[in-house]
Amino acid sequence: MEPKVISGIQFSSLPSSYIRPESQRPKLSEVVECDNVPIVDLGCGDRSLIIKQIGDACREYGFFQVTNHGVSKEVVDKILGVAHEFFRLPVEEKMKLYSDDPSKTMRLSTSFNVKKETVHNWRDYLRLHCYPLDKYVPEWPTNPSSFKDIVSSYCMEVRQLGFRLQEAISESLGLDKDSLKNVLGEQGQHMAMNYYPACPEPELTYGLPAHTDPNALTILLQDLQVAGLQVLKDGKWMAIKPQPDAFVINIGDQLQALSNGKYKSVWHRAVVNADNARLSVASFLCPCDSANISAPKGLTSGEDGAVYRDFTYAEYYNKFWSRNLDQEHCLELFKN
Ligand SMILES: O=C(O)CCC(=O)C(=O)O
Repeated sequence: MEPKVISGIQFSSLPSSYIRPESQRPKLSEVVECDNVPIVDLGCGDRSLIIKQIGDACREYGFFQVTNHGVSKEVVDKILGVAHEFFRLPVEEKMKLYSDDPSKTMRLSTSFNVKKETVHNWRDYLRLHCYPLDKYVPEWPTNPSSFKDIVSSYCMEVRQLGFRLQEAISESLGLDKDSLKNVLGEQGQHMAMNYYPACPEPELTYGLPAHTDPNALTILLQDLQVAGLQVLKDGKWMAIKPQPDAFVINIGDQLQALSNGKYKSVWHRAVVNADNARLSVASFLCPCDSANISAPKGLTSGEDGAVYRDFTYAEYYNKFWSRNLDQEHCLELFKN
């Protein structure tokens, strides 16, 4: 099969299909370093402080970092190791898993949605469905041989972290701890292992352009050595420096809808650089397809009423994947 991926291939200049028009480029010199990213210490022992910090961060930023999160360092180190190993495999080996069909539950792909987009992004990614594990693990890569064991352990630990965070987010909205989880139903879990090779002309392209996440909650593990994640705050792009032993937590579109717009599904993007490849592992908790996304009554009683119409997650997800990544916020299409 013709290689379509970019990891493991040498480029001396950026192919034209990756070059953004001038007005859409990342303007890296205008990005600000963010020194005060909210960091929540989940092990601090003061639950009301944790809930307050999470609520403030969701309202003001739409994202935060967590430390003492309960996911073991061993499993974090191992997943980063095995992900690097996977992307270092020979191109022909990786191409056996290649697909540009977003409906596949396991695939290696590149950019975002190659069949729909006009300009590509400087990223390869392995996309996996991860819940229930016994259904999906059999289709995961068998090379590296430790892949399935390591990634399964990681998925289980991250899922528990996600549930703890959803409980705290629920309480921070004044709801019962289980309120959001109950609406989201039996949640799906997906993973994107993102690999951004060093890029000959990083000013001209993205690893991933600005987007919000269509799911409920995203737990992002970043390579500690190489920065690249940026989030939009008050109209400015802020660079998020990777913190040791921390995850970045993003509020997704479904939590924005369920909070009746009180919490923000943050615009974020990944930029690339000329010197080093970068790796990130995003875990997405997704409502079950039939979940009825409808903000709880207690949150819609204000003057504005319900900001969004009710919809099922299946309806939302289909709409999201039928569009380009960097269009208007998909939730705008569901406003009352
Ligand atoms: O690589 C990153 O930092 C961002 C990844 C991301 O936004 C995604 O996978 O949706």
